[in-house]
Amino acid sequence: MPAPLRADPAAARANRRRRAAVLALLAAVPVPLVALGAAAPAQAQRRVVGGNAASTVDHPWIVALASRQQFGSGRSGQFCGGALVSPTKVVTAAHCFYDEAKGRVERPGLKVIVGRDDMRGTSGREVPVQSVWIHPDYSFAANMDDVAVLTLAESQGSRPVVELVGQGETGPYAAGTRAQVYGWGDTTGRGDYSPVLRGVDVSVVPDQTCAHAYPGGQDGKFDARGMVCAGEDKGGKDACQGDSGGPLVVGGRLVGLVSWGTGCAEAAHPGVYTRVSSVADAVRSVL
Ligand code: 4AZ
Repeated sequence: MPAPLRADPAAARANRRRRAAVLALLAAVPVPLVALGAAAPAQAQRRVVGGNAASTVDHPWIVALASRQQFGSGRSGQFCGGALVSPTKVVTAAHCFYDEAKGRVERPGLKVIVGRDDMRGTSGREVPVQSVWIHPDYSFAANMDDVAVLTLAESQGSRPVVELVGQGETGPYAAGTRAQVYGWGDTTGRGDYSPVLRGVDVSVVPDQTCAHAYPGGQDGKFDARGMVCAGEDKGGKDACQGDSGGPLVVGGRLVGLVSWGTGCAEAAHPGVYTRVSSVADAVRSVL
């Protein structure tokens, strides 16, 4: 369990990296915005995702994680993304179930929303979740093995699922490959959560480049054993808070899960994703 914030430098660093994620969650509930302003990142962040509207009609396996009880109903309670990988299983990020201050947290009334592009609406279905599996080696402090599998209480029948890249199968997403990331997250880095699903094209970043971007210390540490980065050299396109757990896809296969990063869409700070080819066997063992 991570130490209380600011009690140790590692926790403080994790806090800096994910500070806005906490804001994301706060912003979704009726909290005075002035209170948020006090804690908001000082640096201006560029328009995220720099992406476009996307649809669950085209990508029926993209799902939202939601808790109306915790985050209010304005956006259906959406707080993370995920991907349907079998009729009853959703892959997402473990950190969607963690809190800077409390460590592992409950998400009362947790639902997986399928077939809803606009979180202000009621299309599709809100499916109850039977259980949440967190990777046994997940580290909140190191952001390692940031993967969870949700078991749905109701089968999604013939709804199309997305295929995981294989364990150790890195070929399909070699550095420079174009990938797509999707989510309902922040579009500016200032807590502007998108009501509608968005997607953006990013480029897989060489491990060495990402190791330079995140050497440890304030910006966090990239570890290629369990992470892969994607973005643009100039910035401008990225995942952001609220997109966490959402899919990074290459050629229609799931290669990454939105995990962490410094800011959003900043030059020289690509988005960091859970490397699915490192956790595929562990995930498959619970499917
Ligand atoms: C987050 O806090 C988060 N720009 C997600 C993605 C990125 C940074 C932070 C990548 O959930």
